[in-house]
Amino acid sequence: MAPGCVLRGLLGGRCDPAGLTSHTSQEHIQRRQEVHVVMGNEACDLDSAVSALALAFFLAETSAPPKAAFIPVLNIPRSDFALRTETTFLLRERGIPDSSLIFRDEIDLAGLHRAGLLSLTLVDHHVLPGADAALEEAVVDVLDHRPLEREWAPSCQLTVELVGSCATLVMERIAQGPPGVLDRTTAALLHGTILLDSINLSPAGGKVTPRDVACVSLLESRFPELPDHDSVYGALQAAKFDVSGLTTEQMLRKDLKTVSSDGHVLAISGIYMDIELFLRRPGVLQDLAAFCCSRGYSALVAMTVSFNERHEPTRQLAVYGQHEALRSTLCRALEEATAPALHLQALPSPWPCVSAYAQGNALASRKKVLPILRAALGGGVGTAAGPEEEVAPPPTPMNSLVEESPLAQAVPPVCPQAVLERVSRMAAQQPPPGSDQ
Ligand SMILES: [Mn+2]
Repeated sequence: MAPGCVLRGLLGGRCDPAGLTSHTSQEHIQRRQEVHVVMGNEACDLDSAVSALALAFFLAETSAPPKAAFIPVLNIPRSDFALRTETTFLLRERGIPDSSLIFRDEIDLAGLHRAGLLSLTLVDHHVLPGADAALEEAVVDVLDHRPLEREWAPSCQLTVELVGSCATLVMERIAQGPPGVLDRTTAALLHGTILLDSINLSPAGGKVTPRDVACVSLLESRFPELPDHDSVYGALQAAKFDVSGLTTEQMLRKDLKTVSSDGHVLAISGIYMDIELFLRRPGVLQDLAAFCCSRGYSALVAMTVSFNERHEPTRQLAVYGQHEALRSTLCRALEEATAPALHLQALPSPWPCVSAYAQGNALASRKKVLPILRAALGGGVGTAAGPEEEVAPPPTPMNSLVEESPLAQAVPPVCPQAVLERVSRMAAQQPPPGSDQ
């Protein structure tokens, strides 16, 4: 199997079916052929996903033989992919099926490394979480757009530049390579990512640099059929907050924090839809109960925010809990809060175990509301209270510097052979057993 073909298949390009079956994955193992993984950060925002896909594609197309198998890895479990709505939107729009992607819970990087077969290129981050410390030895190349926080061995190639998007650095790398490698699909992915990260190249957004602008211009000159900036940016921005395709469980998980105290764990979920519509979703009560029960939450606070044309926020919140006493305690704390006052007005709730409110003080973000809830749970303000925890997966950040990978305890027993077999199946366009595509 020619590894380049895997990625051509992946990115919907010029795949040569005859080339796919000429080698087998077993030969990779027998020849102890290198597996070169290109991986983004564990928030797996659009920049991380596209940078990994595009750079792996470029490396597969341009490296001299004997070629490694170049594998872009999305650094989240497959089950979390649906939550990354801007990424699922852009990849699907460009015809890349989910089944062709490889997620972090589908490849045993530590096992490949122990077998001496792993090379690792990091994109859109350069500090591995503690659980991945052993993989540092395998890092051969870093492309990142945040300030360098640690040293790497001189043998490691470093491209660390403070541009708006890591995709800009990937595009620059591609532009320096042989001509004709970039295909339409990869170009569209890079174009959309740079536009989203640079706030549509708007200087007022404070993210864009001349190099981001230059890459977008270069892409548009080579692919004049690329859609215009405003429509690309608008569609991606909308997709980021479009939860319409998510289940209630996924909505609750998309932007989740917890506070704990006195044996209670309280979930606070950011919800990107009107609270009254949310509370009328089919099965919402069973879903809330199952979510809290399976994760050990005593109660759940759903907070919504939406913005009008003048970018002014409107906020609502709802308190769900099976235990009447706890729910009343939380509601009273929110209603009577003074630092800051939330100015809550009760909204009709279809369920007795849910209290819903419009939040008159729209400037009080979740960050302000969390301490009120923590104090209500634990009694004292800032004392005897558990830490506020970010629950995996983190909300789509511009830059992820999450301390610990959510996958720290959850690397499945996938051996290198299984990964390579999977890649060769992908290349041969055969869905793996149990695939949902
Ligand atoms: Mn980034």
